[in-house]
Amino acid sequence: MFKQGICFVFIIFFFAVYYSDAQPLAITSLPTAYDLPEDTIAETLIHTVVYSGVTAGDTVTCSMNTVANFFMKIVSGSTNYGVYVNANPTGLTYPNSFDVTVTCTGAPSGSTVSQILQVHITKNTPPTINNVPASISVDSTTTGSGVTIFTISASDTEGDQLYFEIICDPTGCPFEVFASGAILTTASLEGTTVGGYDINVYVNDSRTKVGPKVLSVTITNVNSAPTITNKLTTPVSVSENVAVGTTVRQYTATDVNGGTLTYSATYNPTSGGTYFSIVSTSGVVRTASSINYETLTVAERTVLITVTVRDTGALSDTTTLTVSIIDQNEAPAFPKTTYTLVTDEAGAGASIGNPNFQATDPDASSTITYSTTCTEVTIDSSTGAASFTSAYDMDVAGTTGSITCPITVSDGALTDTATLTVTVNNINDNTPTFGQASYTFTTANTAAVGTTLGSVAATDGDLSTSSFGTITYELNQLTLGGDYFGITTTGNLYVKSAITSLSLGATYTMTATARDGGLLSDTADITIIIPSTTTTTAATTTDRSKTFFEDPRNIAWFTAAMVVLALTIGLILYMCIRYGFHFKKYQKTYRSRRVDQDRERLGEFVEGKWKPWKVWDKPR
Ligand SMILES: *[C@@H]1O[C@H](CO)[C@@H](O)[C@H](O)[C@H]1NC(C)=O
Ligand SMILES: [Ca+2]
Ligand SMILES: [Ca+2]
Ligand SMILES: [Ca+2]
Repeated sequence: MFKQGICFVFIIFFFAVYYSDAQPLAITSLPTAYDLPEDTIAETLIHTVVYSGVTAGDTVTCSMNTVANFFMKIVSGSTNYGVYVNANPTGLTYPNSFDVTVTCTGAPSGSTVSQILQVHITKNTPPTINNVPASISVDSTTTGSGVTIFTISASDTEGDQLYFEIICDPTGCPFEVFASGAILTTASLEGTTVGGYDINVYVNDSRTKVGPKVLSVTITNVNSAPTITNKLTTPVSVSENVAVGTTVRQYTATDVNGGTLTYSATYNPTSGGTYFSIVSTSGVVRTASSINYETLTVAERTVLITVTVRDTGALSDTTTLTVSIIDQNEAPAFPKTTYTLVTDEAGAGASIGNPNFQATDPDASSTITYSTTCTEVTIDSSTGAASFTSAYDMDVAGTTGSITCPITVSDGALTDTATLTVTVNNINDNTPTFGQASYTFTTANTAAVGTTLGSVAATDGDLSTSSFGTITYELNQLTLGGDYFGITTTGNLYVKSAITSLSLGATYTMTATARDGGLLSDTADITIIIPSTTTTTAATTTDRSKTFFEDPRNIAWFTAAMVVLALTIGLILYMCIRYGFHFKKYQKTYRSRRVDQDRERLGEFVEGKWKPWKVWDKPR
């Protein structure tokens, strides 16, 4: 029973102690020491406060004493307090140490506890760059993008995480550094024009930054742009009509890298590309087609040619050439080589016609004129109309019916030639003409047939070789009552048949007509005198009665004969009247009518142009 009582008391005591003040508030994470490396720059949690013995219903709050560069706050994401180092602290240098007193209080019970955190500043060893040489070379022609050109090696005594940084001089280099320390290209070096960079290499362990160590990167085989060596600022002139392929200018270029250079060109206005081109391999700018100044607009007459020379790395140089297209005087031209005109023979100045040369000249400013070296033909210099320089008479022996004239058209400097052929027609421009208006012949009526009385020949200005100059004769002898006389083709009047029936002492009149092949004609009166005497045995011929009357002796003789004849007739008439002769029985009537001369010249035969002699009327 006693033992049971002791046991009971112990249990009661135990519970009494437990429930009254058995577990006091205690910081279980302290005291302790912390090694803080010097050169720490970031806000850093160096201790998390952990405590025990919290009275049920109490809330615990902690604080720390004031120590420069340290502070306390609830650790993010928990209910515990933490001790931190300020960002960018000052004075935390080796071999200093700091005591941070942490005090925690439970409320509302009021129990408080304090503990110390000792912070010892430890020394930091900077990282070391192990392997950056003074320079390296990189071949631009073989180094593409993403190629590692160098790998930085660095180490740190504390084994801290190391961070690399590079800064290029000049800036804008095609390199970047990776966390591994590898430096890679960010672009292909092919075509680069920069010969190299200085790369400043830095490394840090989050606390100490080491550097720079300079890595010189020499880029070899750098491409450089070609250079045109003969650029020209003054315009060049090109005449129209120059041969296609004529060199306008040859460009030359150099490239320190050597290699193939290629030329190209653009044109302003773009139509210039029709007339010019550049030989891609040689740099020769030349004409590409025939240039006609007259068909170009004013703007097209000046062409700006931008020439570019390019190397295989696509680097280039350019220059602009100004080309002025120059007008040339061009020759006028006949559209045909031969022209023909047909006309009649005519007098000086007579029009031959207009051959319509229609020569043209490409130049708007040119005035063209026509001329010929032909003496027979005159050409109007502006119209080209042709006329006879002087009378062109086909009836002049040796005159040809075709005139060939070289014709020249000129713009004052340049010429073209053609041929004008004028065919001249022979026309019937001459009328046969008797030597005189009338002829008189005297012949005995005993003259033999075939006897020539004389010439009544007519002449015609037309060529005798042409029908227009060939004369035929007609003789109108109806009043004679017979076909007694004829005219030979050469114009001789002759006795065609016996004329013994013609009365002695009578006078007969005939009309002769001379007619050419073109039906032009002339007429002449022919008088035949039959003398009353019979002693005349031979024909008395007078070639030309004019000559007969010009002879005074003939006039005297003729006048005397006429007087004798008149007296004889008067005596006969007296005797007849005196002795009652029935004269009326033998009355003779002369009636004649001459037709119009012109109609006769045209050769028309007019019915009854001559009324025949009324021989004798019947006696009343
Ligand atoms: C260390 O280098 C890294 C990467 O360049 C940089 O972000 C960081 O700020 C540097 N730290 C120090 C302390 O220099
Ligand atoms: Ca021209
Ligand atoms: Ca011209
Ligand atoms: Ca004639």
